[in-house]
Amino acid sequence: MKYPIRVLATLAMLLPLACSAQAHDGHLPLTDGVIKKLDLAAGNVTIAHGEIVNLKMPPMTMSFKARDPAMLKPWKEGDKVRFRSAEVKGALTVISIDAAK
Ligand SMILES: [Cu+2]
Repeated sequence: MKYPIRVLATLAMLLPLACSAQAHDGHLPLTDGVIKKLDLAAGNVTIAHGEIVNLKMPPMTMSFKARDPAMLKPWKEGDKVRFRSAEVKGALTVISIDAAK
């Protein structure tokens, strides 16, 4: 069976969307942010963040849950970071944090 080129082109465009929907850690987009507050005991971090594409969220300052509270240890208030975030069991969660370059 032959598919019209238009159908093939549409499928090719949808493929990356299907991949990002799986939300593997490495595929989550990086968001720039500044750490405003750390609460290691509660495992929460407040970040002034840029647009979060995968959460359809505009820039704002808000609190996230850390996927692992230990990942908050290296950071201090005022640090510029790039992070990945996702909704995990209904909670907006920071998946990974790296230093901003
Ligand atoms: Cu936000």
